[in-house]
Amino acid sequence: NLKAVIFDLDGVITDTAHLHFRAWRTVAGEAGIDIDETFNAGLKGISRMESLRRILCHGGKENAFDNEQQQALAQRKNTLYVQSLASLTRDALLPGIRQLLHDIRLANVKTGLASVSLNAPRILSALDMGAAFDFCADAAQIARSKPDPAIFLAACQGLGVRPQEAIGIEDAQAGIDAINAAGMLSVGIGDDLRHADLQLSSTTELTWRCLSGFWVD
Ligand code: B16
Ligand code: MG
Repeated sequence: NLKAVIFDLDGVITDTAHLHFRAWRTVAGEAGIDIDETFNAGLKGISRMESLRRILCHGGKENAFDNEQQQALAQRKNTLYVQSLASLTRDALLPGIRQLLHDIRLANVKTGLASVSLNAPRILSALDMGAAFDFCADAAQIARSKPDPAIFLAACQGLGVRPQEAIGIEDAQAGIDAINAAGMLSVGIGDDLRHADLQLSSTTELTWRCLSGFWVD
């Protein structure tokens, strides 16, 4: 039986990728590195420090900054990013999500969140979704970033369900790989994703009817 649906945050519940991009572009620029939207797409679902490592590598500067300087760059990016979150309101919820969460609850299926963003609680409250999920995995407790399944397994554990009883929804390749590695059924949102058990082009198609029809006991 399907017992839980576990959501990624960024790219599934709301889309803050452009805000991450603007903040990273500024910080990368200050470090003499140029990044574009295409490069940024590869940072989806990747943790803050791992994103920084990839940006430094991209610019051929992986050895130019010591640990302390890297922490400062990441901190600077986060300050800019958090400032930009002031523009986030409940209107930033992606289409269909509010209805979907409502319908899942009516069906007595649990809902969970598996975001690697340390800003997830802040984002949820800006969206007025602070109480929308039965359990939110704490990114601060997770050592390994997606595609490691750790964050999805933590969400399953917090909800008291087995991975085989849960669906995971993701917009990033690293996230789909994490869901599959956890042994859950994967739903991909967007194009260019590989190995998703079900692939949808946007959250508009993501309905309870679609999810429950996809689940085979
Ligand atoms: P923070 P998700 C991820 O969120 C974003 O997709 C990724 O771009 C970001 O670097 C990561 O969170 C960490 O975010 O700097 O706020 O801790 O997709 O897992 O909801
Ligand atoms: Mg995401």
